[in-house]
Amino acid sequence: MEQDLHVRDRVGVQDFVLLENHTSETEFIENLQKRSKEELIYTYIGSVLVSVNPYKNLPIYGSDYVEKYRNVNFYELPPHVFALTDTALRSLRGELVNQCILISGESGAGKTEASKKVLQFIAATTRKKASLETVKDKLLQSNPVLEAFGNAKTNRNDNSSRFGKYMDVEFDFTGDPTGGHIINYLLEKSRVVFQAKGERNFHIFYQLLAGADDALLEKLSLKRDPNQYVYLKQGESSKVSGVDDAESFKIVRDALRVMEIGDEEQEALFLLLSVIIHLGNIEFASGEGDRARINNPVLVSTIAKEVKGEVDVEIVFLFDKFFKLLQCPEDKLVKALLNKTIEARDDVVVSPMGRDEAVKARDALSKSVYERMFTWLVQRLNRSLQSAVEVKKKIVLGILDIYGFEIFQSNSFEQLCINYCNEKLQQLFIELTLKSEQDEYRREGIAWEPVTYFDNKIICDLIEEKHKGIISIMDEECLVPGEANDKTFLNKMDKLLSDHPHYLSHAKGDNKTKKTIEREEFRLLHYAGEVTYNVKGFLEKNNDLLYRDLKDAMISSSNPITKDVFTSSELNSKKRPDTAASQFKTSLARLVEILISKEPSYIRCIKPNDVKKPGLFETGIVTHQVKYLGLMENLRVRRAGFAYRRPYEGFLNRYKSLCPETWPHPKGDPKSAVQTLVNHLKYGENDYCMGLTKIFIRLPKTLFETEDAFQKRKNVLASMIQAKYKGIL
Ligand code: AD9
Ligand code: MG
Repeated sequence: MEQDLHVRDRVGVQDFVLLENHTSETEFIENLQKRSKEELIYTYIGSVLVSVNPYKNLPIYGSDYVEKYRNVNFYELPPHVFALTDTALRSLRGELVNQCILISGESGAGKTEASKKVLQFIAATTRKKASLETVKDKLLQSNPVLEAFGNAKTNRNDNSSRFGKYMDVEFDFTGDPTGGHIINYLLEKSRVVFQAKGERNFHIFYQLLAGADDALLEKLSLKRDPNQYVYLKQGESSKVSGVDDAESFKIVRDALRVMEIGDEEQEALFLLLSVIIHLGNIEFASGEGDRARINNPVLVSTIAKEVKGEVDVEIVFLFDKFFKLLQCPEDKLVKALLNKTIEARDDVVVSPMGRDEAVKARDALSKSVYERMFTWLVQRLNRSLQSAVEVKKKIVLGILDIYGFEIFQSNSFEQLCINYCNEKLQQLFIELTLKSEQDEYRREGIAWEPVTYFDNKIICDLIEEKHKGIISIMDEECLVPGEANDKTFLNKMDKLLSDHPHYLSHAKGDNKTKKTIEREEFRLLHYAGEVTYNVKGFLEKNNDLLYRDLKDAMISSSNPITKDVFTSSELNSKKRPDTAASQFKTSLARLVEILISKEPSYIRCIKPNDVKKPGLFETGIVTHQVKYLGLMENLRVRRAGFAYRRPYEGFLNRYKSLCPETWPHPKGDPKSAVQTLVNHLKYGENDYCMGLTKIFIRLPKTLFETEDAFQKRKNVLASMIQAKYKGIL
């Protein structure tokens, strides 16, 4: 592998700051392409790691690579996610500074895979000790569990994360991992009841049907074929090529066990999954006086039944197994599926729902059960990841793997949230890369010239600003009882935001026909591109309402998980809960606080094509991502002052053989020895700058020449040593 690494090392440049023409986007892309062709998927921009998805497994993550990269200086080996992780770990251990690794890029670019490599490296390079193995095992095994319940096949990615994840790996002061903590962000729960063509529901549903043994399926009253179930078949794509759902189910069950979720609790989880699957198959029809009635002949009989004297429920499930699954009184649930109770002042009114309303209420229940189950799962994982021993001072390394920027054919509330989240992270990236660069120059006492860059704060404000932003307008509309709908929300935005440079209204009319187009859409000019959102369902998703009758029914269920996640306190609470978008906004603000308090490292993932094909590098697609990820600006910032910097010790150790006064034993302190060395190398006055602890080199050419001289010198030294040995032999 030694030789392999050296040969591979020479394809293109491994750090973009070494490009001859650093302002040329063409050269930038060519370098990426050249390296991708040789399966060199990683390249640096200074300390930022750029990663191009190879869409195939490469032999670069084995234990040989772990060993190679462990405790080796960042620049001494070809770029790798292991090198970045190693640097973060060394800073964590050596200086006891909290770290975070921020992984960004659009959907399918390789963020989740990168986060797994980070974790793998941590597990592999920390001490091998029996007590630590359990911790490491749990850290690793939390992944398959969360992916099963939180990932799904989308048209962009066969294993797309449909929730955001921030995971802290906790260490004690000796650098041993002691536990972890996961925070989850907004699960795309609408997927539980609807999937676009070509997409699937969350993996776990298909894994359960494919992998459960006959006895379990029988117990859950489920058939093996997902196409029997409305919630699982809408995308018409229940198989994912190259994925064995049955095998994955085994892996998930094993992982659940590692996370201390035993067979009994697993069964409770599967029971809830089956309840959701069955709920999806309940059909409603319009009955007498437009009241909804349950329409499945197989599921129900038409025996009239009086329920608690309040409402006639004509239909009763024959499918009593369903209620057994839910462990909830059947009359209560049937009643709640068809009626809603509204508390108006001191009065309580029970009114029957129409067909469409009943469908929505049923779907709201399914989504809510799934979402709460997911949150429960994360809490359980956290309980299991909690340090067994009280650690006095915890140091953490956080890994952020969140859903990437999305532009679909049809974009809804969920895409707005996802893209908003990406805007926030982009903002953080801009602020921190610029800030840390500035800080470093200041710290080292070096003058700095600022670089202009696109600040996407304007887009973040457009979405989140108090009283004026999209979220505020949407929340206000949600508060207007009865009057407001998606259309009024759209009109209001068109009215209030149409002057904003990043809001494009469809109501402006068609330039050619001069007609106002009636479309339920608006467009946002995101940092990553223009996205058209359809407002249909926005208010409902933001309101995220679950009728109290359904909550009440769930509270009476004796399933151990529903007992945990539906509590009567929420029925008694008079306070209106925050809307979904507002909750998300708050959680993102908290996330930014968490991240900003740590020393960041960045992985910027790029997707080379839209068809998931290895070896295909589509320049147009890559150029677009390079643009919006701000990589050229990143490079400019990095190069504006000094392209290269290195601590005096490191520089000296590598190049001391180039000067007789520093070889083999440099005299004096490292700074003055480096001064002697660069004088000898005839660096021009403007070529470099001596900081407090580092040498800063303005142009890569200077470093190139030094490096070339070093390579020659190394060869000379090697042949001298060889000749000497030959002479001896
Ligand atoms: V999303 O925003 O969650 O939809 P990600 O997370 O950016 O997206 P993911 O890591 O899931 O993308 O990568 C998508 C697919 O690309 C993976 O399932 C792999 O098949 C493939 N991939 C990504 N990175 C690598 C890699 N380093 N080596 C091999 C990779 N395959
Ligand atoms: Mg992902």
